[in-house]
Amino acid sequence: MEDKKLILHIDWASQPSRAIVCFCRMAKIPHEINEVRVGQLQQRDEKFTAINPNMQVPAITEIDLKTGEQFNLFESHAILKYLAQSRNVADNWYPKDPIKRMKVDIYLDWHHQGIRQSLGFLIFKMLFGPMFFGSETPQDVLEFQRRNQTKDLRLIESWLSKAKFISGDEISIADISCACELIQGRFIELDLSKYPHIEKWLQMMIFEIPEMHESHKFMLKLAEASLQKQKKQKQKLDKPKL
Ligand SMILES: N[C@@H](CCC(=O)N[C@@H](CS)C(=O)NCC(=O)O)C(=O)O
Repeated sequence: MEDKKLILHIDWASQPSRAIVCFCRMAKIPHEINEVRVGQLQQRDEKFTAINPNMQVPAITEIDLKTGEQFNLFESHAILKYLAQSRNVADNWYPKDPIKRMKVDIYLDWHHQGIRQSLGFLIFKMLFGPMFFGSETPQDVLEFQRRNQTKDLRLIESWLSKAKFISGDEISIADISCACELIQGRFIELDLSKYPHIEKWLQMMIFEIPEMHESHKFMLKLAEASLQKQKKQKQKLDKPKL
């Protein structure tokens, strides 16, 4: 693959973006990073929509250095699978054995309508919606997603209570995708104390794997700053008016 150049188009605050950076770092896949700032709406620039017409990060560009030919790919799980299959990476990431692979695929397919939908929705509606668009979400809609989130966390907890990782005894791209999503819960102080297997696994995934930790430093700082800001705003609102 030395004859190919790989560019990752990402935003460090984006869960699926971090997943592909983490995978490239852990599987030692050479790459360059091109930051596309979602907060500045750079995903809508013509330059980027030529790469991903769906106007979302992450996306990748692969350039053949001999012929100059290039292709673009979007959707984080399609990217993870493509990279795992086109590079000489260890089998655990996306196993060739059909049964082991099927277990990874179950997680990857479930993820978008599962934890990404429930937790991602709550974070967006509780935090980024009001912050960027001044929009409020009715309490019953939030409550509905909270119930979905509980159901989704219980499912992940049940997987992790049976094996060390999401899809079995070895780490795979499913663990990377799931951990990058769950750690985003820091923005809303997601309480995982009822899910001891998730808590332990997430701590290990994000803080004990150097490539994962390095790729999350920016997001963790951002989440901490955002929480402090929310607390100050709440204190201001709660302060009795004299
Ligand atoms: N299913 C997509 C989700 C990508 C996604 O939701 N990206 C967000 C950032 S986390 C984005 O670019 N949002 C900008 C927008 O929708 O305008 C994937 O897994 O790659």
